[in-house]
Amino acid sequence: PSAPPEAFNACDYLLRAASGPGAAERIALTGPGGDLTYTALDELAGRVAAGLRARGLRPEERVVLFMADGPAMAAALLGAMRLGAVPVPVSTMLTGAELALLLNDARARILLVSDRFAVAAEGALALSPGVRQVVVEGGTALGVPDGVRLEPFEALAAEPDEEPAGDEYVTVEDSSALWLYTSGTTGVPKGAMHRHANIRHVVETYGRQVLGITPEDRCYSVAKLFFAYGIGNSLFFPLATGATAILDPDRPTPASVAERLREYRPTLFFAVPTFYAALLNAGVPREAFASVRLAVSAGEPLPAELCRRFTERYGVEVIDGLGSTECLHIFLSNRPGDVRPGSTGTAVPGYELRVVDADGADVKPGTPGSLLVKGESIATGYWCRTETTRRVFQGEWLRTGDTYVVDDDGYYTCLGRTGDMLKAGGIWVSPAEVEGRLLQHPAVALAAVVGLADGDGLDRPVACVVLADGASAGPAELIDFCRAGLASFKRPREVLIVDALPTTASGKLKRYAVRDLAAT
Ligand code: 3SK
Repeated sequence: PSAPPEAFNACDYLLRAASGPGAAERIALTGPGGDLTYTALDELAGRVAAGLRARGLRPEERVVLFMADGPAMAAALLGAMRLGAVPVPVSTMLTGAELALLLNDARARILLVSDRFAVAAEGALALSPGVRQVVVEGGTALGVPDGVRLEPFEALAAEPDEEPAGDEYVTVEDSSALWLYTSGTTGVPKGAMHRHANIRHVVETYGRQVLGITPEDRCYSVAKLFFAYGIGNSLFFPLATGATAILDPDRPTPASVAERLREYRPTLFFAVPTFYAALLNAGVPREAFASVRLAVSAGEPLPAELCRRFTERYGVEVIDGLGSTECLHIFLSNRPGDVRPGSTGTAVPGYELRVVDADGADVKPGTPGSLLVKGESIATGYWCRTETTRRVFQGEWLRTGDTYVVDDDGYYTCLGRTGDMLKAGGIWVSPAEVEGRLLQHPAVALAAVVGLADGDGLDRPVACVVLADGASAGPAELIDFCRAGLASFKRPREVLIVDALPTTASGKLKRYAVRDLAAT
């Protein structure tokens, strides 16, 4: 008989620094929610684990976290994992009905919520009869249905950190550690299920080998802990390496982020392309980024022009990467010192990539195709979504849903989401390429290109453009600018100047909403 799998727990792995030298002084978390040393965070996670256990949370069972970034959220994530239960951090931008959908899908019986999200939580609870206990952080001003127990976070965290003798649950690499819901930019939310080992994989690959993170680093992420991108940036990478995470409970704006940068002096900065554009557009001064050694962009391809403009303005290199909720973090990336603006770089060590045609055959460099990825951090599937799981997770390979082209040197360039590619005059056009050209115009702050059917039902590229503050340019000028820099068939046939582009909670462009905007 084969040996039983070895014990492995992601919380213990992430908090190893708590048993190392200087743990009682080394700051694990900082930010408006206060400082927590590694020792204090370890103890808090232990007490939260005990508190959840005492409230009936069983290993493997889900607990939903609808919380602002801060020490309580971090301890809830870690404590649930330590117990062998499964934390499910969800977007704090959800409405009550949207949150209820996830609570019911995950069969959660316990909800942890920050009081600032009380309104949506109350709406959700009315639609979630399975939830029996609510723990609220930051106050108890929250109405719960009859029969539902309501407690402050402090009560949960007051439990002594003792494991009941004989009732220990030992997690292994394959145990479920974390669920992250994703709906892509359109569809129904699906819970991607991650193992304890997946967390170690993203740290040991992207975290250590691409970011080169060390205990001296201080990480600040505009993407919050409830995103795959944010939880890696603000929890997994800093904690596993003994570095410091700066947790910001507030919704980020260029002004608030500039303030945090000045106050907490991060060395690593993480954001999405729309936020980089917003920082530039808001005129955040160069000195705000004085402490930053490296900036990271993910969530969507970073247009070459934006990458150049940011580095020029702030003197900080930006490495663009491609990650996904299903892969837990970034698997394709530029490298510090080797940034090719407009390209997503090369495979992260620990991952393999393929670009395939519609029959699943590998295409040659220079030929566009669908990007597949293989690596140890890929989710085991979507909870209770067998059909979609089978379509997306194909054996060891994950279909990313992106169309990419790789060059002879192994550098990958995104052409767009597979369903977003459009044909103009019968030839494929990459929206990313046209958007990249528009962004080279000094008056353009943001651009989105979609295909709209003309009177004959044929696609024609239409651009929605947000102008930089105080700048002016008309549609004809922008179309001519594209014609001058691109093959003529790729030029937008129409340009609409708009005030803002519709984005998802994570700052990704909602292309279906851009299509609606362009069609009106
Ligand atoms: O949202 C993304 O594209 C992403 C980027 C980096 C890491 C994780 C994710 C989900």
